[in-house]
Amino acid sequence: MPMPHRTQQQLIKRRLVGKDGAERIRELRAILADLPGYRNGPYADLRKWVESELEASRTRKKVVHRDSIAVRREGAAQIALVGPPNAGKSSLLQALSAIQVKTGDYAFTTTRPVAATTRLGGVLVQLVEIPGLIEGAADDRGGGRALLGVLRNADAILFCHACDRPLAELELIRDEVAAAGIELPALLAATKCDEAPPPEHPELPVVPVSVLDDASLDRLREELWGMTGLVRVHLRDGGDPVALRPPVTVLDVADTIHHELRERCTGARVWGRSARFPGQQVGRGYELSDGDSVEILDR
Ligand SMILES: Nc1nc2c(ncn2[C@@H]2O[C@H](COP(=O)(O)OP(=O)(O)OP(=O)(O)O)[C@@H](O)[C@H]2O)c(=O)[nH]1
Ligand SMILES: [Mg+2]
Repeated sequence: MPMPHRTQQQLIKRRLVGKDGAERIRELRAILADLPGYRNGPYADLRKWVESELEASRTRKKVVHRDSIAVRREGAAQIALVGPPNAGKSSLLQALSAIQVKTGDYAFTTTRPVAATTRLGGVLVQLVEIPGLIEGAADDRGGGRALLGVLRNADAILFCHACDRPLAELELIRDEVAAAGIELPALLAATKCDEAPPPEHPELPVVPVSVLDDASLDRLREELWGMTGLVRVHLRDGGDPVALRPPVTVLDVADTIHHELRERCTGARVWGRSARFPGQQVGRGYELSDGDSVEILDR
């Protein structure tokens, strides 16, 4: 004879006290397994209650997860800032965008990915600081797996490393990224270059940068744009330039302005690197270069 169901419900609630997330779900599953399997009556109600708690805990867990880690993509490309603690990632993010973030002269100031958009040559691009990647991250140390998951979705990586720190600190993190199987175009920002000379790197192009030096930030923007691999085409009648994956033809540009324009487009006039002379007239299939300006011709 099972014990009275009221007592049983109290016991169940006691078993759940202080249990959250995965732990609560595990406990609820164990409780379900212990319950007598009657189809009707108070025990069936009890079972239903436990099942609804289980469902609610699962949903809560998902929500918490989404809040803390996922980054909504914005702009034409997403570039992740990755580096040792205190390397100056947040400071760079702030210097390159309009965002206000906490920076500090200590490790792990940033605890979640922080995103900000910036304009690179007129095109909106998203920068994301990936915080706190440490040795062992690929084995989930420091919650590393979720952070590496965010990184995996990026289009390129800006490794950040302070000029006054040994390169070995950066290499530990690059090893984790490699261990996670993440291979993306990458650059090395040698940060705080007002404090020490920039290091050389055997594999990565190095861009010395200081948040105190605007010219260094402009050079970094140019390198970042190059790393996206996108082609930027300006429109002669104004507006934001369009950014597309190469190869980019006149038809592709017409299509991003309006699908109908694609149908009507007969060609374009082109100014810029790809043109033999300013205003050269070209056909619909003509391939454009980064920085070109076009005037679409239509019927
Ligand atoms: N001299 C100098 N100091 C800098 C520069 N950039 C950042 N710093 C300083 O370096 C420290 C760390 O900067 P943060 O931007 O918080 O570094 P972070 O990489 O985001 O650090 P965590 O989020 O803790 O991993 C702060 O004290 C900054 O003021 C720079 O270009 N020059
Ligand atoms: Mg930070």
